[in-house]
Amino acid sequence: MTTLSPENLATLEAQSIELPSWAFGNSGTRFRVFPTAGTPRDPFEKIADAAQVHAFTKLAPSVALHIPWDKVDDYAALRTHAENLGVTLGTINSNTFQDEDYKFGALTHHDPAIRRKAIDHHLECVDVMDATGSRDLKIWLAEGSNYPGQNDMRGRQDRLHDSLQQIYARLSDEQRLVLEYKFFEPAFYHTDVPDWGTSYAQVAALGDRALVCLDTGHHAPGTNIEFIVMQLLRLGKLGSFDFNSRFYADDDLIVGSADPFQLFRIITEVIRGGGLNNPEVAFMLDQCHNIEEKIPGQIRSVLNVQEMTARALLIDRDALTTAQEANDVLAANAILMDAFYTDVRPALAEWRESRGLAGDPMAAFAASGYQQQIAADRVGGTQAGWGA
Ligand code: LRH
Ligand code: MN
Repeated sequence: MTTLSPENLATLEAQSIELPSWAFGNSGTRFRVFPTAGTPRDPFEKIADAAQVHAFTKLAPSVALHIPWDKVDDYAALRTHAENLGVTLGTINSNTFQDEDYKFGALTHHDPAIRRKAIDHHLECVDVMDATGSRDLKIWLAEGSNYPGQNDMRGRQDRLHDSLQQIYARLSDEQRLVLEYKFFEPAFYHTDVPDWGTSYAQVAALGDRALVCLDTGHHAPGTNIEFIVMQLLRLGKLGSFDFNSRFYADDDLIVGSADPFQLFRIITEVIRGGGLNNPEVAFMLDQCHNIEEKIPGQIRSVLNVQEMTARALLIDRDALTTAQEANDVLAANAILMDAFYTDVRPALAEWRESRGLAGDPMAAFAASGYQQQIAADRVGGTQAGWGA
């Protein structure tokens, strides 16, 4: 059995992955959103489910919220509820992709009144951050166009800059904003923040507490995502990850499920660039469990990130550098592949047990009866989803 060094185990023990509240609600596609027995009806129940993931893995100590999906009257009460369950409230996600007024844009809109409304929504999100103690405001914009000629793309970039400046000015010295890019959808011709370069250009113009959010499902097929990770870390502008995986588009599937080797390569560059367990680089999941059970889906997800991190930590860095500098192509590649092909699961299971956790958190959660309990308890009301 492969053994993991005390140093690597200490690194793994420090790893934390933030969970998205919306992964615990119903989600789907334009074809169907399937309800599930026991699905939370409010942010309190979402957080209770998220706390189960942390209880069984000790990997997920915080939960990201999405506004207005997680709007409550008393954020201090929500914060206390989370802390009583052993987790904290994390990244606050804005939402300018479901309001009628934002049909043709929000922070980029040419109508000052609509832009004002969109900016005010973000200022409201910062008010929420003040109440929840959150550090990060995450901005993903659905804005763009479907047909050439529909928009003045240059004007929209200039207005976006002005809008972001007003939002950035509202942040405290402890708070940050991360701007998430996505190459298409819901817009199909141009997207106003389509790639890392545009996000970088916009955040670099704001200041040190404005950074890029990299969602692993937001790149054109075939993109070398780990190269982008390397470059953003090199530039000191990688603020956070939205981890998930995909076969085709923004499928938001379980991280590492579609392409475990890609996840391994991404984490390898995170380690190389000093981004692992670095408070400046937040790890978050951004997934939708359309057909699979949601809490086990999140447990599986954080375990996948942990496993690929453990494998990447096994890379013999000195040998790799020697082979690279000798242009020994096959040796260099073999060193990376050896680590990737090393099965760390038995060692991780043993390590979990040494920390009082179940060696197999998936089996332990299934045996806990929690899923059956919430299915029995959560009757009536409206199951949470992507609706406000
Ligand atoms: C957009 C996105 C963004 C979230 C949403 C739930 O595709 O990745 O991060 O706001 O999913
Ligand atoms: Mn995302």
